[in-house]
Amino acid sequence: MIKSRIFARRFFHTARCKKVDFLRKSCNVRTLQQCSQIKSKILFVRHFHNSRNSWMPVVSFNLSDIGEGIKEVELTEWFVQEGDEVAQFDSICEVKSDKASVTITSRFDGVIKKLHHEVDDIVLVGQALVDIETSGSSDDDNQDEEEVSEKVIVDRDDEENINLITKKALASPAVRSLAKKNSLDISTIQGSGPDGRVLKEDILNLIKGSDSKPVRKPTISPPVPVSATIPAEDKIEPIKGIRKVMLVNMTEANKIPHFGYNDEYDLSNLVSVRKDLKHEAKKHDIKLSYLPFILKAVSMSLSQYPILNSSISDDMENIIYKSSHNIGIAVDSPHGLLLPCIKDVQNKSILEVAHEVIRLQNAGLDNKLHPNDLSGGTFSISNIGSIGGTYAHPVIFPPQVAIGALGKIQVLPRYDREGDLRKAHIMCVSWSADHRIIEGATMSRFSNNIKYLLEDPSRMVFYLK
Ligand code: CAO
Repeated sequence: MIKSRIFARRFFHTARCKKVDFLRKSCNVRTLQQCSQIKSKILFVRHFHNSRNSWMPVVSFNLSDIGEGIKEVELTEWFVQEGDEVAQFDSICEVKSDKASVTITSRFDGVIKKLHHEVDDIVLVGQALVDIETSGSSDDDNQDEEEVSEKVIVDRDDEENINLITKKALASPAVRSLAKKNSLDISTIQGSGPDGRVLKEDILNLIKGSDSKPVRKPTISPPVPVSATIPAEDKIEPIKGIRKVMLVNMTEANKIPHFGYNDEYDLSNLVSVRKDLKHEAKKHDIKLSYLPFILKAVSMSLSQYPILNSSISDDMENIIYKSSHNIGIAVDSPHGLLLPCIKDVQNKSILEVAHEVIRLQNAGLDNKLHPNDLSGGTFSISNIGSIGGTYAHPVIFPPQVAIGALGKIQVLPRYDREGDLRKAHIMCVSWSADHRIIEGATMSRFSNNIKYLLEDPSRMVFYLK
């Protein structure tokens, strides 16, 4: 049942634009620019290709009042970039508050001149989202400029309905134009982005006819109640495949006395560093998550506490210190839980680790992991937080001697050193170690070291070899 409410509002600024129109006709460039600065919402740039005094109005497109008492939103996704052509009703961006997800659509035909924010930024109602150079036509001179934003407000429970309402917008204009140029009907393409959004890679893959699939991202989504049919009688299903491997390994793991240790890390600085580096990673076609930073900090800390990167010999007489940090990552796949490992993390850059995470994640989802990817792990990390949850009790993967589980990064109130309350990005981490050879104090120091590095990533830079 559709519970969602749809609001569509327009805000007209007729009087101001008429004044600007008058100024346009009577002033020289400099004066006009000065005037337009005073009228801060509307700017004019010169159209150099036209010998007549023709102007392309640049409209500042602001975040309008969404209602519900919402004062600020988080920008979750851009559907356009600077230089993109947009048409009316094209999606510009998606924002979310604690109450609603909102797709902002354009009311103008034109070219995006400036994005005022980055993904994850907090935008206040009234702040500019984008500047659009609207298509200049002679008629425009007599038309009222509009500062308009159109919104679809949907309760979280009704996210499915966003698809219905904004189906046309499940690809950016740039992607649509790429599809068109290559004679592809975008409506027939199954997108790999969130909610089936068609991404540039999808088009390029189709053009290339390549088998390679873009990264599919598991998203933290609210549980959806499903109507399950209850079988009339008990059913017997053989345990096989990956589940059988899990059964054997976990039965073995159950022989290990687990020492559990939990802590919370304040990742506020890391959140902002990742945000800054996401664009840099994009240049290398990498979608940067938090995990590569965490894996690198783990590796740096394993160098300090090598016993956590060891195993016990079969005769239980020796500890074997491993020369490589081959860190396994738990991958949730439709085929079952997988634990491929990233080899030699100690020698890899964060970017290289990120590349490996994506490769292993994709191969795991496609059931195409190479046996080499699945063997030789010396330590493990399970990022359950990418699905949800705060704490876990991870089970050691023998013959390894330790494992960590990462909880979901949550924005929570915390006191800073000055005693002021502030917003912090907190991630809980749960460690398990083989208590036969690892003391609790070692685990604690190891965890403290990772915390020290991740809470101020400049320290990572300082100590990286
Ligand atoms: N808290 C909050 N957000 C997180 C997060 C966390 N701990 N970890 C990842 N995210 C975010 C990412 O940043 C990304 O968001 P953006 O699109 O805004 O960048 C989104 O969640 C999806 O990330 P991801 O899952 O694609 O990437 P990843 O590198 O963090 O993780 C992988 C890769 C393979 C570890 C993960 O997808 C996965 O399968 N996790 C489940 C592991 C599991 O099942 N553990 C249980 C084992 S015991 O049964």
